[in-house]
Amino acid sequence: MSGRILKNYVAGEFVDGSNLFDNINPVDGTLVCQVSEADKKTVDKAVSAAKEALKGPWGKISRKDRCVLLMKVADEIENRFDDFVKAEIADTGKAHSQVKNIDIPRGAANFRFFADLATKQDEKSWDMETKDGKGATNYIVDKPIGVVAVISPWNLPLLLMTWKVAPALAAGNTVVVKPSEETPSTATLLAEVMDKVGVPKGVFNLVHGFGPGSAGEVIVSNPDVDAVTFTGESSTGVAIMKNAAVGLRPVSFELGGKNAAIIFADADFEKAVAGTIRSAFSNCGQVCLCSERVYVERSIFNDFVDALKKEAQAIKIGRPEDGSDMGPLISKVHRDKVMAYFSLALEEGATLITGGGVPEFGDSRDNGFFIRPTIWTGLAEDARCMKEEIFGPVCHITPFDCEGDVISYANDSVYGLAAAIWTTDMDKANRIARRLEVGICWVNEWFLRDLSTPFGGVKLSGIGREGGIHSLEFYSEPLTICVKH
Ligand code: NAD
Ligand code: 6OD
Repeated sequence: MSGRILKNYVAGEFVDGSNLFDNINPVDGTLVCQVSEADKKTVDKAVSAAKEALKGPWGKISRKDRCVLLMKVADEIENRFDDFVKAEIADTGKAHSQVKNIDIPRGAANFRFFADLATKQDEKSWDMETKDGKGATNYIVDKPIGVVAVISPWNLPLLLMTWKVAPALAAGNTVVVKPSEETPSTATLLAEVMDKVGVPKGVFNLVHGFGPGSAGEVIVSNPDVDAVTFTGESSTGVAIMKNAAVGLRPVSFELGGKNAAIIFADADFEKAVAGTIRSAFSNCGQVCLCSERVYVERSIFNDFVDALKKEAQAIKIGRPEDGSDMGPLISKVHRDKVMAYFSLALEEGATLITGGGVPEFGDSRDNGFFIRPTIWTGLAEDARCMKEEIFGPVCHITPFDCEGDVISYANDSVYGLAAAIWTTDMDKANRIARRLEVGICWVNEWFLRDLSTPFGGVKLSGIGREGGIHSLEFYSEPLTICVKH
């Protein structure tokens, strides 16, 4: 694929910025393509185009017709399914089965779901009494916020970007999207889809580039951006919020996590092991919802550690097209970060149960960014490796003796995104779930998603909730009209 240059999509045209940067395949370090970085002029033009488009046909189209168009976006993602799969795999090196079954289908489903939901919204009115006896009627008109900046990460590139673009457009906004610099390809394909199905010029704009001092910071600093929706690291959220504070722009943030899995002795052992393997190692541990802290009731602790070790060692690492279960980490920089935690864990007194290093293949994969699935035990609850998000294929297993202890371990975190409880005692599951300081808690499952439900985190894991009506509420400004009779 090298030789290709991915362009920005601004005001309905594919345009160059000023610099080029490399998009590297994490499987073997080869060049996937080059990417045109949007300079300030290009980003500002994208924001102006988005602002202008609100006054054009997009601002006048009926909600129903707007949603029909978004359904066509979903259809066209499906028509180009293989292109999307290939592009996502080239950028991330993810397992083929994951991209085919999760990433790309969810990209299409996000458009279908929010188009359907927006079409079905009811309009309500409230009659009220007045002193003159004639009364008044109040009704609400949901208006778009305006120009929405969508800034997304690399771990589930199309899924997480469309999770925000789809409801923003369904609510009538225009968007300026900046995908991660690590994963620009499916966003560029989405721009082609928008172009093909006839989304009006300026409604969907795409700018490529980095965060600080580049396209990301420039978008958020542009005063014509009316709201910012962001998924990424908590520290990036802080930087974005400072810029969004100028002009008091609303933010919706989905940020980092240090999630706990809690396994009771009465759990279905096989299911709890299989579920925890998924929750610790899916997508090479690069899912914000992954369980990096696993707490196991003491009576089954040794058996659980042995079983998880056996399953972790059976994970097939390799090229996406070889039917592997796990690909590489996203980049060398990220692998260096995860490896630094591997060293730190040993300094902090961890016992290495399995993994802990880089596999050797004896072929071009040795130029990629693979790492072994890793399990530790023996760390103190206040160790840095128990507190900081690592975002790699690694978990620590701690024994616990009672409900009270495990709840306080799980909650003792600056993060509060997700948790998983494994037990056959539903009273206990419900009791504990309600006491966990998280945005979502699975019982005997992990990452099972109903798109209607609120999704987000507490503490450093986020601000606000998206999902179903919660998304439409964030992307809309309700206007109350009170009519006196
Ligand atoms: P990141 O914060 O480094 O980057 C995310 C995006 O923000 C990228 O597009 C980047 O270019 C941009 N960016 C960086 N600095 C910026 C700035 N100052 N201004 C504007 N834009 C800026 O995150 P990442 O490394 O791409 O993703 C991994 C992180 O995302 C992890 O912490 C993970 O937990 C989190 N995440 C959270 C969720 C969730 O739903 N809570 C989902 C996925 C990922
Ligand atoms: O499923 C989703 O909608 C979602 N936002 C998932 C986030 C995964 C984090 O990496």
